[in-house]
Amino acid sequence: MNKKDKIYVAGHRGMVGSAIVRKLEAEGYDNFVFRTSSQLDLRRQADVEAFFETEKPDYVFLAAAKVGGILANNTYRAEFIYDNLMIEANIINAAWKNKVKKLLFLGSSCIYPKLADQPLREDYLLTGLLESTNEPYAIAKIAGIKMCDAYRAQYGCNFISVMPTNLYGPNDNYDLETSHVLPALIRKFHEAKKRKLSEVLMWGTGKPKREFLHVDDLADACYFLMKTYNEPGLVNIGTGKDIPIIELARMIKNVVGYEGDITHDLSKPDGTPRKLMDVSKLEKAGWKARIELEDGIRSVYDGLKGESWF
Ligand code: GFB
Repeated sequence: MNKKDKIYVAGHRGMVGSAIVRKLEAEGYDNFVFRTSSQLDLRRQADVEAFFETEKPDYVFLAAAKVGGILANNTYRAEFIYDNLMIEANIINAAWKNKVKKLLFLGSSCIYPKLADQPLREDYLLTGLLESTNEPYAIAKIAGIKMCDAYRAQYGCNFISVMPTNLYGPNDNYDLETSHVLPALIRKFHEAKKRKLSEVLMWGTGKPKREFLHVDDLADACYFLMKTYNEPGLVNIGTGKDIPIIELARMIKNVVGYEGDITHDLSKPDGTPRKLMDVSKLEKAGWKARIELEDGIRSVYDGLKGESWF
C-alpha cells in the first residue's frame, strides 16, 4: 500500500471503520473515499457498482456491517442476515469488477461453532453448530469469508478475511437494548452512580467468558495484515486472554467508582459459553495486542464526557 493509493473504508463512521481511518491517517495516508449510509445504501447493488465505477478505489477495508449485542442479534434476525449478506456481496463483487488491489473483510468470532474447543483456531470454521442467538449474523459473516476465498480462487483477487474478537473503544453504541456488554455496563454503572441507585442489573448469569480487544489494537492489526498477509482463509485478531462477564462487570464498576451491588436478569440469554481466540497465527506473523483491558476501559470512560446521556 502506497501513501497515494485511494482507500475506501466502508463503515468509516462506525467504531471499527473510524479506528481504521485514525490509524491510516496516523501512518500518513490521506487519499480516502468515504460515503455515509445516507449517501450510499450498501445494500443496493446498482448504487454500490456505480460508486466503485466512479471512485475506483485501490484498497478496501470492509468494516460496514449491521452489528449489535446478543439481544439485537437475537431480535433483528432478518436484518442481521439480509443487511450483512447484501453489504458484503455488493462490495466484494464490485471490488473484483473494478480491479481493487486488495480488500480486507472483517468478520467476527461468532463464526465458530458454539461448543468448539478453546482457544478457537482458524481451522474450526464449519466444524459444528453455531450459537443460536447470533446464527443469522454468523452465517452472513461465514458467507463473506467464503466469498473472499472464492473470488481469490476463481479470479485471483487478493481479498483477505480477519476475525476480531469482541471489540470496544471510541464511537461504540451505548443504547442499552442493542449494545454489547462492555459499553452497556459502563453506562449502567455510570447512571447508577449518578442517580445513587443501590444496584445494577446485568444480563444473564455472568458466567460466560469473553475476550475484549480495544479497537485501536484491531485497527493496528488490520493495517499490519493489509500490508503483509495475502492468503486465503481467515486470521483471528484478539488478545488471547478472556474473563468471565461477572469479572468484567466488577472491573467496570471499579473504573466508574460505583459502590452498590450487582444483580442478574436471568430472563436474558448468556449466549455462547466461551469464545477465546487462538491468536498464534497472528503472533507468529509478528503482531500482538498492546492495550490492557482495564487501561482500555479507563480511556473509553474518560472519553465519554461529551455524550448526551453521560
Ligand atoms: O456483548 P454481548 O451482547 O455479546 O454479551 P456476545 C456478552 C455477554 O454479556 C452475554 C452478558 O452473556 C450477555 O448476557 N451481559 C451482561 C450483557 N449484561 C449485559 C448487558 O447489559 N448488555 C449486553 N449486551 N450483554 C455478540 C454476538 O455476542 O457479540 C455477535 O451476538 C457478535 O454476533 C458480538 O459476535 C461480538 O459476545 O454474547
